[in-house]
Amino acid sequence: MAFAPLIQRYGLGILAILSVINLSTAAPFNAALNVADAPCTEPRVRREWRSLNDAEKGEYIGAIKCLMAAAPTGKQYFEPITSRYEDFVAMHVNATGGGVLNTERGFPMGGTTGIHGVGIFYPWHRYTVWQFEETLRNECNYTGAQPYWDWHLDTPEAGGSFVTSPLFDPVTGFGGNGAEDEEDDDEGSRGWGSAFGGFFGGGSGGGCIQDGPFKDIKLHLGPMSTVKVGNERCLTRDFQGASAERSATKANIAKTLAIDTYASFRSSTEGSSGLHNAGHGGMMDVFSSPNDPLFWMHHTQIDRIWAIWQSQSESRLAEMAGTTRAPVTLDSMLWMGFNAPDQPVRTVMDTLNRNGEGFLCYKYDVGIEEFVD
Ligand SMILES: *[C@@H]1O[C@H](CO)[C@@H](O)[C@H](O)[C@H]1NC(C)=O
Ligand SMILES: *[C@@H]1O[C@H](CO)[C@@H](O)[C@H](O)[C@H]1NC(C)=O
Ligand SMILES: [Cu+2]
Repeated sequence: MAFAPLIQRYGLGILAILSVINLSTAAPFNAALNVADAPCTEPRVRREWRSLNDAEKGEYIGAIKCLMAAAPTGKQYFEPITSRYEDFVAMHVNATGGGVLNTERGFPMGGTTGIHGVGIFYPWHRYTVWQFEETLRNECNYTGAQPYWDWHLDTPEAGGSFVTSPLFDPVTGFGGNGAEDEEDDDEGSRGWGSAFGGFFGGGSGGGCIQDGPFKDIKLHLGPMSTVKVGNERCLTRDFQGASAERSATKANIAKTLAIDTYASFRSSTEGSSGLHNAGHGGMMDVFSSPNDPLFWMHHTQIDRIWAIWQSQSESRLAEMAGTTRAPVTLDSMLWMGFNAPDQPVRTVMDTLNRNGEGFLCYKYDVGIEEFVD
């Protein structure tokens, strides 16, 4: 999108924000206003986690820890937030609940007003991952692109397995499963901080994670939609490897990529055996899932699947369907609340911003050839 239409759309406020950016690189909004008149010429290349060397992996994890140690910007809206990292968790909780907060009960499940199970699922998460990537770079000196987790590589047919994924390496990765928790099997929806699995219970873990760089972090938002002071707890995981391996087969991914409309592509990938759940190793805490840094690795792969689906026909760069508060069109707004400027869906349709209407500038290292012969 060119500069002039942005001003028309947002009024002069955007000029005020832009002038603040010139003065201060610390402004949290600077990233999203990376609005290019010129199309993207040097896209960042997002690579699969295992193709990063150990120094690059360390740099990424270090940048996340930097965000976890940095001061929050959203505390005046959501009191439990304790870090810049948790700004993103709170934004996701708020958006999942459609912005309707009840401080005692938390948010209602957003239904048609939230960001899951609705047409806006893909563009909202694409914009959010971009914001996160930009924030790592702008506020934590991260120099790489956001990596992704290709869970297909962790299936037996690809020579791997979910539980032995290098993503879970305690030294070069994100650490592994939560401690085994027997209660978890009959208690059902514990949701107590578990971002990966555990929503329905019955996974192989369920307790606090035991190793890796995030072993000692404390969560403050959630569980589920609760947003109140006093919910401090550990990060738990509850792997459900078999169900992840079943969803992430080449045949299943190829079948998904062959769907011919955005509407069915979206509902299929978000459905109960769809790819969105594959990486979560079962279900997860749908509201506060970004509490686990694996969220970003998984959602970048989900974004990649959308980008690959789009790559099959140019018209898909403008294909949107479904609902949120109303039918979703290219002009529907992506609500980011305190954490980033709202943007219309059309600005995030093309990761390479080829028609100049957006601001994204990245691509994935491996495309459809991985799944379709
Ligand atoms: C980023 O790099 C700049 C310049 O070297 C430095 O002043 C700043 O402290 C670094 N920021 C973080 C969060 O490490
Ligand atoms: C919460 O979400 C709503 C709707 O998405 C948004 O309008 C509002 O600004 C958000 N609140 C904050 C504090 O970010
Ligand atoms: Cu989400």
